[in-house]
Amino acid sequence: MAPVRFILIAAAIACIGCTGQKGETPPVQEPSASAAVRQPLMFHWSEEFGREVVSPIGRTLPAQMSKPAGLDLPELPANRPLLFVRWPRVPKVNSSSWIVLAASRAGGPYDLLCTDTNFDGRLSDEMAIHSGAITPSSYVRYRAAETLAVWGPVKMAATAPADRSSARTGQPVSEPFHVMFTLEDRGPAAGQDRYWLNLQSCDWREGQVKIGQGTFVVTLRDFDVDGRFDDVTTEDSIGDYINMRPIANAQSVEEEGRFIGRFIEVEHQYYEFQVAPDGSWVSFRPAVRVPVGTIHVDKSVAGFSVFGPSGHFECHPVGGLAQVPVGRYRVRTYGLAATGSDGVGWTMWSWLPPAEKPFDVNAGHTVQSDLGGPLQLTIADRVRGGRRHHLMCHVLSAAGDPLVPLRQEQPRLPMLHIRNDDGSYDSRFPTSLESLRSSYGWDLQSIMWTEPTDRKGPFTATLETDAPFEFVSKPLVIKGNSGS
Ligand SMILES: [Ca+2]
Ligand SMILES: [Ca+2]
Repeated sequence: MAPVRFILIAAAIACIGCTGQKGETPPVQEPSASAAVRQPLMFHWSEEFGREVVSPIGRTLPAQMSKPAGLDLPELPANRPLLFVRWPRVPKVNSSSWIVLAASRAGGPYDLLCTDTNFDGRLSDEMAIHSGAITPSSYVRYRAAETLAVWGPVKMAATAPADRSSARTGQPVSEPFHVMFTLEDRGPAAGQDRYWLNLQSCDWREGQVKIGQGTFVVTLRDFDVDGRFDDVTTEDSIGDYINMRPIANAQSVEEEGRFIGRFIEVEHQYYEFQVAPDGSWVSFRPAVRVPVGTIHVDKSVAGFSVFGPSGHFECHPVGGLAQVPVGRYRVRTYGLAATGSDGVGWTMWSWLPPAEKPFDVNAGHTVQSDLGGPLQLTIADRVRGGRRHHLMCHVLSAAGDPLVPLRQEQPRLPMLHIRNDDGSYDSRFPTSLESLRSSYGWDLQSIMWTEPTDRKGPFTATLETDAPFEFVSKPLVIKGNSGS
């Protein structure tokens, strides 16, 4: 799946440099004479693992080995220590439940999964589900994961419909929902963070919807895997997604989609958006007099997106300024752009930037963002004391978000340059990309380096790039054990 993600990101990068046709503020239309029309969407689910109706990132939850107090388990084999994963906000009115993983044979992998499929609050009534596939991780090149065990789609259905009421509206969620569970083993070196369980919804709602003068194929995705399609968020892994494709273009490559919110911008117009908790209908009403505030970013920021309860907006700042409806937001993506002395453009892209915290945009006010530079070129050594070194190379924003500098004509990633003081050792190593754990972003692959035994330390490692951004370089000095 990783290459697909990269294509999405690359497409997004290609977009940054575009001169946006969008203005900062969509024009305001007169209110529609009619009330918001509820337009139906049909329920679908798929057994095809990984079908990407919209980006099914899902939720990735850590596993623990200590048994939660009071948890009543069915009989499970004790071939390995049981793993326990807390699943927050399952549909039963914002409660949590536990998922338990076990191994069916001594020395074997975790291949049994037990979850509260009927939402009665108990695991003791559940049958352990055997994994359909345990494969060497396709993420091996990108992550430290050793194996992936996959279960599902697992049908989750309350025995009593009232158990699955929406916490906010009290309306019942009528459909069962289906979840794919994937266990990731990041290996012994990850310590307590070794096992993670990813949950992905296999369900979606889809239909033809009239928005303004256009007709769109609208797809809703239960991104946070709780059986509802109406969640808004400023967090990475909570909230639901909508994808809208013009009917004439419905078979085209699907774009990433966006988080739902109170407002959705379609063709330069804000619409007030409503959705049934079970996703069975949506409505779009032209919004009037939407109060907006301004986000100020560094001039190197070519584009960024923010999401929150007010909506998910792509911003194309003009003079460093972009307007969005008032509300609480978090930055989803941003891109920096600059042109080199040879006239070729470069971009830097950050996806789910971890250093960016939620912030408020207030009516008529400007909020200052710290996206962008000056950027840091850093190297850290994970291994100390031996000759083999695990060198972690990072290009970071001033605030600490991982970035990848890409030359538009051809990707030209930074080089790791290692040399010693007397000049008898001088080598450069190309970096490559790896996807970031537990997010959708990319970072530079770490480099394994072994000290040459016949060269004298110390060695100085420097990350080098010809990307035309302002950088602060932080070299790493490796004292060196050669000859000792
Ligand atoms: Ca149960
Ligand atoms: Ca949801």
